[in-house]
Amino acid sequence: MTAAERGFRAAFGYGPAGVWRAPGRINVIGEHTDYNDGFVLPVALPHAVTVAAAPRTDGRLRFRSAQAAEAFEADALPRPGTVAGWAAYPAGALWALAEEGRPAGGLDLFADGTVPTGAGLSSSAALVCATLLAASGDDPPEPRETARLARRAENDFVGMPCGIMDQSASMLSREGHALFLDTRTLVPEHVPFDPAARGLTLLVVDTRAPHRLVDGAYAERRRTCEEAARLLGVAALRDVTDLPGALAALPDDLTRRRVRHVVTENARVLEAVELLRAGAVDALGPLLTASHASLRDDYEVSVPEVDTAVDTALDAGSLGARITGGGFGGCVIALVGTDRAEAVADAVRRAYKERGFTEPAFFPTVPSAGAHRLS
Ligand code: GAF
Repeated sequence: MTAAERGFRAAFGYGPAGVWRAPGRINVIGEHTDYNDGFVLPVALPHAVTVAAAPRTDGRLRFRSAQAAEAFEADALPRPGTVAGWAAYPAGALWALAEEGRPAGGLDLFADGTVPTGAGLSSSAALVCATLLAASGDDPPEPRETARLARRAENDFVGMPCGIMDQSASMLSREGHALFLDTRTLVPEHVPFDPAARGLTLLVVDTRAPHRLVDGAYAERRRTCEEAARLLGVAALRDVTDLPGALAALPDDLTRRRVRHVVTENARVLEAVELLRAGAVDALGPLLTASHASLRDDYEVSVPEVDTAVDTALDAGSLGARITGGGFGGCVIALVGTDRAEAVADAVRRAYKERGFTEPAFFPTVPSAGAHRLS
């Protein structure tokens, strides 16, 4: 029996109708491209949110979590913006279903997660995806549709103007593969990605840096991109084909740097996919590091803890390293020879200590499966 099922039984005094699991993600490359109709290359983590749930006929909602002290109860589906804290995510999932004519009715739900929260590893997207599956029971929407509903819950119920990468990664990923997604067409390609087979480790460094300004700054980046696309007369920055021409046409340095990041990042994703298709995982490093420099200097979403982790990981022999996810804190990934992984972690730990930063956490990760029903 899963811990989620045990938690459900303890909380509600009866057994759930089923148990569903949806993973968190890291993004290999393709950052801040998804809301520009661009390319992303995430992989699902082995860490996931597991949800045990049972439908109710009276419309009531009762949510509990193994990780959060606050329980949530409501007699009916709440309105957008009225639920605070973790419960906004499962409530948003039910709201999105109802908005689209798939009313889920009431639900008893117990969530139990292993995705570190607040670390930029998409624990919230995982919770929304798991809830959507749980609330849909035997008739779940197809995975891409579930990802779209999950994004809608975050955009329109929670109020986070995210793109569709995290929800797609949680729903569509396959073990041993990275998910190459064109966020305009939403056609996925599962590209084999097995660092271990090449003697490599994908090391995740949770910098534990406090998120700063995250929501406002993210929305502001997004607005700048949309305004730049409007000025350039394209539907989205993904459509910029002549970067020097576009830069010359833009009115200010800040907008030029934001656009340069998005356009060059899309190109880096396509190069990375070519390398993976050719099985050249070990050649990925310079693209990761170039992505980081672009996110640090042009997109300005890094923080000192993140830069320290990247620089130290590179100095200690990583093939490449970069911030992963939305930024302003969160996690770094480093591609490193497995025999060097421990030394890289030690070096980062030492560098943090010297600078007085909170001690970081480390875990090697492997590309894992997308969301599914456990029982
Ligand atoms: C966050 C968002 F939720 C994603 O949609 C994506 O934009 C990412 O930041 C940056 O690549 O995770």
